[in-house]
Amino acid sequence: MSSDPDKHLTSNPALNAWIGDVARLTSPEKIVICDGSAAERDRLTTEAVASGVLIPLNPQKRPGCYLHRSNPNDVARTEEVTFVCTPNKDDAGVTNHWMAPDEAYNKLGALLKDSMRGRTMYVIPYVMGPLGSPFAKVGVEITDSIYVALSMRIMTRMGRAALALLGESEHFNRGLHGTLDLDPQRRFICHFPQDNAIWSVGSGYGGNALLSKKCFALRIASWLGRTEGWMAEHMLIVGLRNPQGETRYIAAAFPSACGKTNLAMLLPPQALGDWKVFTVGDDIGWLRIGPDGRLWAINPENGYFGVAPGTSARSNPNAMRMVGHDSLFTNVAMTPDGDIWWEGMDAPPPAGLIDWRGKPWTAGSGAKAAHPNSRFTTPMTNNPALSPHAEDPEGVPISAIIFGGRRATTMPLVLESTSWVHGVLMGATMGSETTAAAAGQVGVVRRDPMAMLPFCGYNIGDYFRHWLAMGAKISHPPRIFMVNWFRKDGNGNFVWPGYGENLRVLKWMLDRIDGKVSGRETPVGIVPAPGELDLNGLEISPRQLEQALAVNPDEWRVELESAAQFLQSIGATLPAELTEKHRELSRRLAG
Ligand code: OXD
Ligand code: MN
Repeated sequence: MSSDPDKHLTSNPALNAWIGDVARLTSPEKIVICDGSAAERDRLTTEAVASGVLIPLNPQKRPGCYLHRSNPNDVARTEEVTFVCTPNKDDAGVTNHWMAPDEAYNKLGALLKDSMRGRTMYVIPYVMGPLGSPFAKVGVEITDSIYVALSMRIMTRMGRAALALLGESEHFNRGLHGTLDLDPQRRFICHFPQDNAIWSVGSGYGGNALLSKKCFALRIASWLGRTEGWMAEHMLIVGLRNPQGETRYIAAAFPSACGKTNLAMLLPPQALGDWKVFTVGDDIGWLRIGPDGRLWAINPENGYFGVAPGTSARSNPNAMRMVGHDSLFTNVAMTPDGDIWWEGMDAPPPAGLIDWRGKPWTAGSGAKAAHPNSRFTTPMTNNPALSPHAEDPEGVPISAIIFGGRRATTMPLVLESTSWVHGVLMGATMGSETTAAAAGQVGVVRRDPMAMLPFCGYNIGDYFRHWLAMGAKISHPPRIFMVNWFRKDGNGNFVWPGYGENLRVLKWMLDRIDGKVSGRETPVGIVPAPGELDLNGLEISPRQLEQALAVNPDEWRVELESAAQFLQSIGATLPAELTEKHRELSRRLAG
């Protein structure tokens, strides 16, 4: 620990120089180089409790757990003020907000000037990816938020191990985060892919402030992936062991708050026999082509930043167990005996509940007790379903890629693409209803290509081209499927029970891959033929099943028209293969 920015704080000259630059800009009172130790965590936790940033929870009920309440104006990602800053605007493309790098550095530099006066500046070296993996990458985040420092220790491999891996190299992601005064007018999240740098000001929310996650592991990493020949995706990675003892891995891209964490740690229905599900990752996958010609994936993260509401013993029993200890909670409600509560948990709300803003709450108030985007932050090792291969340096081989959105209509429970190009088109044009994970209106269908709309760090047309180019290089490509757990009937009820029962759909995919079932062709892809979905032990009426699997031509005409408009909006970078495949589907639908 030192207060003198010109002292050699680490053994890396490039890092020392950058720390010095940031300290001269922000004028902190003190600089702390985080070592990642348990002693450091305990010290920072004590400080955070003393300053009111963390509230200790009941140590009997939730040992090692703390509650954080954020500023009520700072509860979700803010896509409107998230920028990709490339010298050439076209490199950011139509789906990103763009700012010229000089303008961004000047604007945010002015806001950061002296902004850490009287505050501590934490320097957080971290590794994304298993230690020892050739695919791991080092970043350093500088922040004035103790909540960020403690969260980064959960979400990444942080501290000494990262400095050791970095050695004297000058190649690391430079992430600068300043909390400022949380005025939304002074909130900007800027990415400089050519500089491998991120500057984020005015927000303490995880997706804006834990720079390892969305900013580095997706936006900057997607850019690095295109340059270096790999892919950074908004995907969970899950292992499925069948009753015969064979394990296969699936990577699945869903927009934020659409059940990735639930699928990644699903509890198999007993009626299906002795299946076991293993979590490799719940949010981000880095994918490469292995020497065997298959696609291999690692999870760059070390913890989960999951949506709390709706998490229950029914929807995700493994998550309920893992948040029983050593976890941070943000913006959930607190019970009078110092435990946590949120909407959709199994227990009814106890009397005397304190809401996410710290105010007494009653059921009659009409307001939510926990914020809809309240979160848990939990180490990966807390997960009872953690894959024994989660730390494998080479990752795991991927047999299937799934895209999925939240759609009340149109999209069947499962739809298989007929080729890689068709699968890329499915992902590129997927739509989903917006959720509380991002600020703005909830429940509006928007195109969210590969669930990367808010996270692709470059021109989306070039991103699609990269997907096509990768497909051409994979000799044993994974099959590509689309799923929709959220279809509703005319009364607004979900037609498919979801959660653990989703394994039935995954089983059908594996059966397709193994050639055990032949599916039924529709103009837009393959759905399960009657009798192919294993419904053993499930109560679902034939009418519900039919609704779940229906491909309705009228709905699909509207869908393909909306997809065409989105594709056209991309402009010159849109690969012609996708336009051609879209035309082919439209022709087939027209019959
Ligand atoms: C997340 C998100 O937090 O996608 O994972 O918003
Ligand atoms: Mn996410």
